[in-house]
Amino acid sequence: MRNSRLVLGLCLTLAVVFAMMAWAAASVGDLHDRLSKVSPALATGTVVVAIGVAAAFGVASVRLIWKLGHVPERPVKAPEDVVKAATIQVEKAQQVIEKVADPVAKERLATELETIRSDQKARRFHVVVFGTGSAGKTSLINALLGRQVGKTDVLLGTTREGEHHNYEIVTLDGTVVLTDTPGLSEIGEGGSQREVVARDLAARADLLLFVVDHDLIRSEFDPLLALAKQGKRSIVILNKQDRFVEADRDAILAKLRERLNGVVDPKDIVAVSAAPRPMPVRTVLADGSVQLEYEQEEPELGPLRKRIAAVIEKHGDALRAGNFLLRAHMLAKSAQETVSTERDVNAQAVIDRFQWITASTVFTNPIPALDLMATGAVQFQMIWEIAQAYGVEMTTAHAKMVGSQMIQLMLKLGMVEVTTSLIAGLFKSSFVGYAAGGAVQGVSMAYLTHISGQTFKEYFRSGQSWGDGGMQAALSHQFDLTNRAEFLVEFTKQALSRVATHVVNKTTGNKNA
Ligand SMILES: Nc1nc2c(ncn2[C@@H]2O[C@H](COP(=O)(O)OP(=O)(O)O)[C@@H](O)[C@H]2O)c(=O)[nH]1
Ligand SMILES: [Mg+2]
Repeated sequence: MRNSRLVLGLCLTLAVVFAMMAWAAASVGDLHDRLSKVSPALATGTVVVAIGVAAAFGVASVRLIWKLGHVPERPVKAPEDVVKAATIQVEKAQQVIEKVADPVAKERLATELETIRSDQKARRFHVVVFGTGSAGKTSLINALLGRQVGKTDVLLGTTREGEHHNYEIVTLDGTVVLTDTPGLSEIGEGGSQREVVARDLAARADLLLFVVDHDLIRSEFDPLLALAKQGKRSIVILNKQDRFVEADRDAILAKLRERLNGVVDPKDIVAVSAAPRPMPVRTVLADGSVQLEYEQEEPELGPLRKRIAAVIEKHGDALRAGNFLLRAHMLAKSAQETVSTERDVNAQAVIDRFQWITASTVFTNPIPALDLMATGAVQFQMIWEIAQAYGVEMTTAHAKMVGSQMIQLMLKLGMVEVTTSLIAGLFKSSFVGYAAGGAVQGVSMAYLTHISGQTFKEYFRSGQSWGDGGMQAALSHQFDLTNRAEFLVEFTKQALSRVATHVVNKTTGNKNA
């Protein structure tokens, strides 16, 4: 937009300038003709002066145009709607975090929330140094800060989990935090865990310094691409350039630029030597012998420092706003997942409890064959508690209504008969000797309670929706999932062990059953 206006302006200016030049040339020619009749010398002098004026005017114009074309770029403003959206996500995350029951998970999420808020408030800009192990990440930080702050080593994995360091550089407009990370894809024990830490830290970054020491390998390219897709900006740094002759270094840089075309701005791919190898220096001593000494070379950061400053100056606000939104969104998502998992676990515990209650009730007080309604009260209570686990308030009447619907459906679909005959068969083949009194009925009713519970659990976790096929399809799905010998044998084993303990505890009067 700004560029097209500039071009249009320049074209118009040039057209006017050309017209004026043509007019001036014609006028000077005319004047020369007239003057030469009076004095040829005067005529020549006038032309020389005119050419001088025109040249001066030309130089001034070129300088003006040059200046216009090089207006310093204004920083990209942080889009306000992005910051607003992020603030909404933060609020949302906070509400969800309040619902987390596990104190450890809650604390972890609340801490991240606080960090996001305080980073935004304090205008902290996170620069995270990322890349393969031994590429020279720690060396680069040492070089950027001009002091040894982190330990470096030829061995992989020198920077371990929890050993990442933050270095704060206070600028006029906030703070730049430089974070060292353990490497990507390091070989050896603990490598992958460190990689997780590194990736977590990268996710927090407003700007990444992605360090490589050769051409990109897949384990570097993939995360770089994934991070770029998230909207992370990276400066890719080819470190250890002292190991290459200039032509090879340039070839690697060119290849990096080609590979990262469209992912990383070519200006953001630079070569450095964070910690060049010491150079051997030969000195001939007085006695003629040669002494070899190693001279420490200074780090060569090339255009890196300028590039970091330029990116932060121009895009800092926008990058921070985008990342504020990304982090808030990821936190809200993670909190939501934590809450969902907790709810699933609680609901599952409810189902387990009620299916075994059913098993032992029927086992000890055998009911008339196939009377599913006899266990109705247990079912209704279970449905009500599953609803509670998902934070849904349900009236007892409503629980009874949907519970009765479920029982009717089971009867209609012939699930009671199918289950009972399958289980009876299992008792004959695999549980000979256990088929006493209500065992077959007890296990069958427990199983039907189980699939009823699973069906309701899916219903509540999908935000009280049965899905396209309604309650019937949802129930059939749960039935099909588990109505197989392998599942039923396992289920029966568990039922028998529970019921047996229950019966034993009941007869011995153990209150802790
Ligand atoms: N030749 C050369 N070696 C370097 C350079 N930068 C780092 N190294 C070496 O590479 C090794 C790994 O460096 P380090 O900073 O620990 O890597 P990190 O695992 O990525 O943090 C060390 O032996 C460094 O001395 C460099 O610019 N040139
Ligand atoms: Mg390191």
